[in-house]
Amino acid sequence: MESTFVILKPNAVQRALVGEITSRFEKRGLRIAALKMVSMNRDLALRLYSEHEGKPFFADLIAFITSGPSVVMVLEAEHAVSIVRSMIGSTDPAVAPPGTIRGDYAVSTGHNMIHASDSIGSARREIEIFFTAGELSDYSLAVKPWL
Ligand code: 3AN
Repeated sequence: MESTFVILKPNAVQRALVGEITSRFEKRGLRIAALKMVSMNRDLALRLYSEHEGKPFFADLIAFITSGPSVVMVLEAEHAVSIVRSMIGSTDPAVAPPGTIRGDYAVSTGHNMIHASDSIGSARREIEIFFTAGELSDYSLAVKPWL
């Protein structure tokens, strides 16, 4: 099983889309290993987005992600990273096809609703920022959507 890390950003919470988006992942067959709401402070946001430091949109990115509560989660499945990346769509919602989360719910790159890890290594790093090992639940789904 592969793990990936997802953030439903503050506008997803404000627009009451947490359930709807989370439901897409459940229906696809991803297992929720951890999920919680977090109001990121600046330090946490800087750790998450350190690779973007110095880019022109960096200040707006940090301001937005710290503007209110987000929902963070760990999802598991075989090939979870690539499955979830394909479900969220391109960074720029203008080119994210309908049917993807950004293609269905977002219009702006800066407020593109959702983050998902782009590699197994990123997932490991991001999960460690937000969750302790004890917060990750290991269990089997009663329904096996992949069968
Ligand atoms: P993704 O989230 O699709 O992996 P990244 O890692 O390149 O995209 O960017 C991280 C976040 O930074 C994006 N989710 C988006 O909110 C913001 N971002 C990226 N590029 C831009 C841009 N050109 N203008 C404004 N915000 C951007």
